[in-house]
Amino acid sequence: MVLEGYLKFKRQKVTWCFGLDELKCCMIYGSVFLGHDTGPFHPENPQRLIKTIRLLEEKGAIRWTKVEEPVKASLDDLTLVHEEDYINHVEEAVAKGQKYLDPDTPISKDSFDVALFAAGAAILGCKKVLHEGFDACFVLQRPPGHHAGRRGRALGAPTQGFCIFNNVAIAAMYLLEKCNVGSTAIFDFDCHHGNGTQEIFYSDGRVLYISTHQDGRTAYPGTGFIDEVGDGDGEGFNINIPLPPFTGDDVYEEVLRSIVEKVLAESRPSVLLFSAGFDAHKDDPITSLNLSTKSFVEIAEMTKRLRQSGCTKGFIFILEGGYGVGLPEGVYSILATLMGSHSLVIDEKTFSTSAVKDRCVKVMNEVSEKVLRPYWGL
Ligand code: Q9C
Ligand code: ZN
Repeated sequence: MVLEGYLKFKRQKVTWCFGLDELKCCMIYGSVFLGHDTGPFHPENPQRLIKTIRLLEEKGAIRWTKVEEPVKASLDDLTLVHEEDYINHVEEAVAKGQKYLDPDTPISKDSFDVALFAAGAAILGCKKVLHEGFDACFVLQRPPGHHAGRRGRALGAPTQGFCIFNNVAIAAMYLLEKCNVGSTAIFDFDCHHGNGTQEIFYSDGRVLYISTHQDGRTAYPGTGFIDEVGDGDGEGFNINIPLPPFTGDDVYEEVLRSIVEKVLAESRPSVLLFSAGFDAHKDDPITSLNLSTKSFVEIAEMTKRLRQSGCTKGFIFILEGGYGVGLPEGVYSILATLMGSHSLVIDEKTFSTSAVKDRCVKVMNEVSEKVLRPYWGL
């Protein structure tokens, strides 16, 4: 497999010609991301990235993917999304040696800078895809971002859930405001609802936000229900798909095909961003969905179909959560699938019990009735 990938890369590099269903991918990663120190017992820790890089190296993926170092976001980049008061508040908290931004979100002496690198990495990922001929970029950064709203906590959540700046939102705004990209979409497959991202774009019709997540009645941050459809110009552009605990690959695949892919194909965003969280994996220590790496492969397959149908030019995966083996294995599954390798799946497909399936069917029907039919004619 490794050899095949390597040879494929060589062939592609020489002829500058790619298989229709193979995407030219790069990654953004730097050891600077290890400098955000969350202490010895926090699930969101530097080991997450170390383990991910190690697996990618073992599998040879690093050899056939160009990896680039991140750069810092500027104050201008951050204020595309965040209020200056909030940015200053974070900078001061770090400068004062404060240990926590909130009870979920520890900080250390370099956290402000590292968070700037994380936002900058997301922007750099966009540049790679827009200007350097890559079809897709995987941004392997931390801290995560999707729970951070304009001024910190979002939609009444008690904390920022490990997040400092909303990297994916900053990337989307950068594309819209600085790169003349007309429309973007964000598909958020982290197990938690991206309350920050929803809040930021709730009345913005230029950014379609689609999130699959564990139902807010059973998971942090307690938001992300179906009837939160957006308002004003953004009405119909916020699509929540809350799933019950123990949802498996069988149902998730159906959700991807019958909702996520359909809407994306209909909306034809020029660029598709992913809030790529891997905590919906069955072995994640802090959540209760039951996906295997098969679902992450499905997401990558969907991406390749969207690319082939020509509706979307570029794809940027921006890391969010993922606190167990789902993270390294999920990142690898996605990269390898995008780049055209087969027979790489590690897990057995998971199935939902009939009780869980029934509840999922209800959710899919309700999304159809309340969002797809009224706003998308689907
Ligand atoms: N202290 C992300 O996956 N859990 N954030 C709170 C009560 C917060 C997860 C539990 C989970 C945040 C990016
Ligand atoms: Zn999460």
